[in-house]
Amino acid sequence: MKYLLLTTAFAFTSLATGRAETPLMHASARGVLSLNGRWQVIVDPYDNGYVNYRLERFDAADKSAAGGKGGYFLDHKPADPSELVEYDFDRSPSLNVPGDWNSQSERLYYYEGTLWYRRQFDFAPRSADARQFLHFGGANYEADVYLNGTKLGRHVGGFTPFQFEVTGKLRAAGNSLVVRVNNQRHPEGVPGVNTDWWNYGGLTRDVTLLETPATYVRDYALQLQPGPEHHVRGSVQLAGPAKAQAVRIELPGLNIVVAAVADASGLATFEFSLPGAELWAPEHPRLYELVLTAGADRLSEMVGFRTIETRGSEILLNGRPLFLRGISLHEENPLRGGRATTAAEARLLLGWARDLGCNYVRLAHYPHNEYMARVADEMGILLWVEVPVYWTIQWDNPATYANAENQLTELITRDRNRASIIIWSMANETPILPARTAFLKKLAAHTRELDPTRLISAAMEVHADPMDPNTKIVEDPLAEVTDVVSFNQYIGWYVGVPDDCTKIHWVVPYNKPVIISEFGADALQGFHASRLTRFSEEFQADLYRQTLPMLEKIPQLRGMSPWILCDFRSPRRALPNIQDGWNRKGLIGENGTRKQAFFVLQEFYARKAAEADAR
Ligand code: GCB
Repeated sequence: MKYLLLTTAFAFTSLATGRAETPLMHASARGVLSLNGRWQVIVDPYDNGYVNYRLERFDAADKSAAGGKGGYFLDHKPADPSELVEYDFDRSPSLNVPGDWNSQSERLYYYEGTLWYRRQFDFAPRSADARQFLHFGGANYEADVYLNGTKLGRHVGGFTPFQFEVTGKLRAAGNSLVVRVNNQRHPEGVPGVNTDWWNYGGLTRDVTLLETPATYVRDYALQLQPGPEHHVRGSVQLAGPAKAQAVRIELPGLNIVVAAVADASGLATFEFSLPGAELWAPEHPRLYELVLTAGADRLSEMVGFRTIETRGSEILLNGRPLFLRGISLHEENPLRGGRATTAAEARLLLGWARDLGCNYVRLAHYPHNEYMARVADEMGILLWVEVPVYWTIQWDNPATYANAENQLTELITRDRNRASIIIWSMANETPILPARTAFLKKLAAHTRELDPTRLISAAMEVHADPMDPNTKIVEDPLAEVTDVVSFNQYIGWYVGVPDDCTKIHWVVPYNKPVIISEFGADALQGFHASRLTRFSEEFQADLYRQTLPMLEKIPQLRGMSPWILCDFRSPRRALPNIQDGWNRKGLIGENGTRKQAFFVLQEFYARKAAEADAR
C-alpha cells in the first residue's frame, strides 16, 4: 500500500548523481534573468566545432593534437588577427529558445546532429556574496555547456533539467554562453534508436539564470500522512557554508508557522497538522502558498495536499475510490507541429483533456516540461509521468541503466512537490526478458527509495493464449513490483478488427488496480467512410465504441488513457495523403478539430463521472 501527498523522499543525499553539475533546485521560484529568446546558431553536421580532424575533442583534457585542422566554434578569440577562423556567430542565423530546431527551419526538419547555440548577456549580481546558477529546463539529447570560453559540463538525456553553478564566472557585460546540442540517436541511449515520436533537437526548454544567497534551500519535501488527522511530515535541505541554522516553514493561508533547525548536513525535518485544510483533488484543486525561510533565503511555491494509495484493486485519492478518466498526451502542439514549451501550451493541451471529461492524463513517453505538472496542479488533473525507457534499449548495459536512473532521479527531484503527479512509470512496451525485468525492478526500487509515496507503474503488454486467440493474458513478472497493472492493447487496429472486441476474454491474475495505458486507431480528421474503412473517423469511433465495453469486463479496471489526445509527428508514419509524417491516432486532428471518437469517449467519461458522483 502506498500513500501520500505531495511528495516526500527524505533521502536527499541519494539524489546526488555524481556529475559535475550542482544539484537541481526550484528554478521557477528563483529565476533572476531569463535567457529565453533568440540565440545565434551554427549547424555543424560533422561536429567540426567539437572534434578535430583526428576526432580528438577540443575540450578534452587529454587531447594530443587538438587545435590542429578543424573548427573551433567555442569562444575562441584569436590572439593573432591573421589566424584562420572559419565560423562567426555574429553573422549566423538565430533560433528561438526554448524551441526545437526542426519546427523552426525547413532545412532542419529531419536534422539529427550537432547545432551550436550562443547567447550573450550582461549581469549584475544582487549582492557580493550571492550565488548564481545556469539552469536548463531540458536539451535534447546531449548538451555541452561553455561560459566565456570555459566548459561548465555536459548533460545527457533529452527531457530533464540540469544546472551549473557559475558564481564568480560571470562578467558585468558581454557574457557569452555557448551550448553544443546533439540529438543523434544511440543504441545505448535512453530512448534507443527507434521511437514513434519526432526526435526534436535543441534547447527545447527555458534557460534561466538563478540567484541565491550563499546558503540556500536546495530542496524540500512535504507529505500528508494518510488518515483523518491531516498530519504532514516534511524536510528541508540547505546547501552552503551555514548549514546548521533555523528554518521557518509557513503556510500563510492556514496560519501555520513551523520552526525547525537544520543539522550540520543542512537537513531539517518537521511535522505539523493541517486542521481545516482543504485537500487537493480534481474537483477542487486547492493550492496553498508555502514559504520556506532560512537566513537570507526565502522560497515560495504553491503546493497541494493529498494522499494516494491502493487497497486491493482500488485506487484511493484522499481515502476515496477513484476512476481515472484519462487520455495520453505527447509534449507537442499539433497546431504548429513542434515541442510544446510554454505554460499557455500546457493549458491548451490539458484544457482539451478537460473538455473530454478527463480527471487524469498520461504524459507520454518522457518527462514533459515543468509547466505541465504545474498547470495540472492548478487545473486539478492527475498525472502519470514516465521516463523514455521505450520498446528496445540495452538491458544489459550498465551505462544505459545509469542513464535511465539519472533521468528518473532528475524527474523526481524536479516534480515531487506536485500534487497532480500520482504515478511514476518505469517503461513502455518492453519485452519480458530476464535482463529487462532485472533492469526495471532495479529502477522501481530506486524510485521507491526516492519517493515511497506515489504509485509505480509501467505500460506492459498483453499476450494471446496460444490455444485461444480471444483469451488475452496480462502476465508479467514486473507486475510483482508495480502498484498498478497497466498495459497497452490494440485489438481492432494492429490485431484483428473492432468487431473482435465482443469475443475477448481477459485474464489479469493480480489483485491490483488495472489501468489501460493505451488503445486506439488512426483516423484522418475529415475523412469519412464506413465504419469498416481504416483511417476513417467512423472506423476510429467504432473502435472506441467497441473497446470501452470490452475493457469494462476487466473487474479490476480503475482507469484508462487511450492513445492519444492529438495527432502527433512521427517519422514512422509515411502513408501518403493519410499520415504524411503524422501518427493519426489523435482524437483531435493537427488543425485542432475534434474527430468523432472524441465525442464517443466524452460520453463514456460523462457516464463514469456520474457513476462516481452517485457513489
Ligand atoms: C504504442 C506505443 C506508442 C505508439 C502507439 C502507436 O504501443 O506505446 O508510442 O505511438 O503504440 O500508435 O502505434
